[in-house]
Amino acid sequence: MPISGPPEWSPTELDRFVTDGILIRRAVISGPLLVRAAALVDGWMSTAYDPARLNAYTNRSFAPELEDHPDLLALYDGSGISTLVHQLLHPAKCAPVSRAQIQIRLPYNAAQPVKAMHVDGVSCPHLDASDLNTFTLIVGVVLSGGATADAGALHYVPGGHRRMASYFADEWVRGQAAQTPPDLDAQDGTAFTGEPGDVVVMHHLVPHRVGLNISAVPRVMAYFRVHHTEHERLALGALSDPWLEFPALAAAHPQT
Ligand SMILES: O=C(O)CCC(=O)C(=O)O
Repeated sequence: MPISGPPEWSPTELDRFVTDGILIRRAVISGPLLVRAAALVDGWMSTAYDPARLNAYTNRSFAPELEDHPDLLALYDGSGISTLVHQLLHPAKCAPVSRAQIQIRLPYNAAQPVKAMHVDGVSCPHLDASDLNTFTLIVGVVLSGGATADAGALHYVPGGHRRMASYFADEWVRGQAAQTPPDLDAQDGTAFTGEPGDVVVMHHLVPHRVGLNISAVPRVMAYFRVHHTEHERLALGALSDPWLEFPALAAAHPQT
């Protein structure tokens, strides 16, 4: 039986994705799908969270033991989001998503490192500088908190994928430590504020950062990294050609 889910992206939204590199859909996930996933992460925080591992959780994922839990993967596969993602890559195919990343910004926790402006998987502080660990796009689902910009929101630079593509083409050297150029580092970015069940879809090249959470509640996000089925072959080229992995969007917007 087909999963009934959110309506497909409109032509206006597709144009916005090409321009901004980001799309937001409100209240996509609700009911048991959302409740089960949020309760799973809450339960992990109460029983398994180890404060000594805060840096590792922040760099990689909170609740790493749950990365392939069906209640987390259902946020992507059982909500219709995967269908929306396939529409963006069409007619290319996405590899199955087999792990969730949980990112929590703890309230008033000065020990939690902030994340400066970066794109994922390139010159990562926790990887060897020459390792590429990129993907095609990322989907974020708000599980709790995140209603205001200073509550540990993801901040992104709309349209920053175009600047990153020129940076990767002309300035970047594989193996260097810097992840983003100074003109992007200097930006605050736009806060993705949301309610539980809201979803953000972000092109891999959109630079983003995460700040402190000075609200009273943890901000909990589940992220899913989506790879074009041939991402390994395309990864290097996709750094300087943002639409290499999105054939229909590239054809509809030849000058981008
Ligand atoms: O905490 C977030 O919302 C995003 C974290 C992030 O930027 C990352 O894990 O690369």
